[in-house]
Amino acid sequence: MTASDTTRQILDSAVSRHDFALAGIASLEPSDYSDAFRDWLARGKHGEMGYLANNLDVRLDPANLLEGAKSAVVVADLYATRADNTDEPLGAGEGRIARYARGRDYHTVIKKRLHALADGLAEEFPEASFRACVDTAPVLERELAMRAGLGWTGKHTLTIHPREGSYFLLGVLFTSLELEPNPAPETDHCGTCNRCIEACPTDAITPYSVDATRCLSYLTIEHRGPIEPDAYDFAGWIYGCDICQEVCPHNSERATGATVPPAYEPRRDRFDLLEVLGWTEENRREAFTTSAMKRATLAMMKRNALILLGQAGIEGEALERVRAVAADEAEPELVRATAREVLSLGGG
Ligand code: B12
Ligand code: SF4
Ligand code: SF4
Repeated sequence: MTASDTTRQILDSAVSRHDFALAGIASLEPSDYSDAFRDWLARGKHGEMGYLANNLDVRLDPANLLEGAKSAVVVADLYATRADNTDEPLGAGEGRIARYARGRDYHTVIKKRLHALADGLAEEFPEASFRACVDTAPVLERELAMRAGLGWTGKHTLTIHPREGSYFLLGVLFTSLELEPNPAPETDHCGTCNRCIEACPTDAITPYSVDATRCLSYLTIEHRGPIEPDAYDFAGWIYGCDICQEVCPHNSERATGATVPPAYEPRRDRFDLLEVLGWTEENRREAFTTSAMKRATLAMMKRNALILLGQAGIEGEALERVRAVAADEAEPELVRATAREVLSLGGG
């Protein structure tokens, strides 16, 4: 079998047998953006995500991830379609969840099928080696996706497929098999558009770069410490943020015929903020079960809820509840301090 036959067989199997929406092959060459990545780190745009500065020899040269690696099979699962680009408006006292986190945990959903793909290939090519990654290895997944022809890197830094938009998650299978790489990366269709940059509520985006320390996705999910309640406009988001994707013309509402795997069926798209404020650890676990919402601790969720309550203007029952939290010695200091700050800003 030629490299070209094997490639076609793998890509067919990824799509028709393992149900990935997109699949392509990337060659393993050093990153074209090493200087930009190092500069991003040097400016501290990774914040507390110190792991991004580790293993640069692999991150910036993916061939080093697996001994003898020759190619990467890059796959994608849609977690929402373009028809899902408009949400029901938020009610008073509600906080929105980013689309990728509304269904089951994508790490598990993608990895299981990537392993199944690898197992099938290992039977056919017993000499070959494989390694599957979904966020879990020091890899610039979006650059590989771009090389594999899955889309271009938008100014908001996410990969956009020309027909399906950007609501998809990536997985990569590294292999020692010599496959036929996609001939050329998808071309950039951002043009003169700047909608994501203008719409970002925290001014986190400059073209092709996101300052993670300002991004709501980082602030609500990754940042464990205090956040001044009036420092950033949370724009109603309690877990992650989709604004730069919602405004992108390549996600504009349109039926493309694509469907989302049942695993990503949204379990919920919002939380009631006062409910979150009353959560126990048990309640948080129950609300997060099987979802990708694992990274935010109970104290972080309460911090986020308090900031959103403060930004909406607290009164009535909410004001009483925030006062009670500020006085509750059983609450962690992060939560009590946020409650105190929210009260001082709201004149409570
Ligand atoms: C750390 C991280 C974050 C951080 C930092 C985000 C960021 N923009 O870097 C935070 C917590 C903020 C975050 C947020 C989100 N994330 Co995230 N995240 C990651 C992770 C683990 C690493 C990304 C990374 O290395 N960042 C560092 C930056 C510098 O890397 P980079 O942007 O890829 O850098 C390249 C380009 O900037 C390029 N470059 C520089 N200049 C130029 C110029 C041009 C013209 C071009 C083309 C390229 C270019 O050079 C760099 C090196 O290749 C990846 C998984 C992975 N291992 O890749 C998921 C990942 C990127 N995240 C993902 C998602 C879904 C999100 C959110 C949408 C979640 C949400 N709804 O809240 C948001 C989107 C925010 C945004 N606009 O980026 C998906 C993206 C899928 C897609 N379609 O692109 C990924 C790939 C996870 C996955 N397995 O699917 N994320
Ligand atoms: S996810 Fe939200 S906060 Fe982060 S860059 Fe996009 S619009 Fe800005
Ligand atoms: S909103 Fe405009 S600039 Fe931003 S990623 Fe989409 S097309 Fe590109």
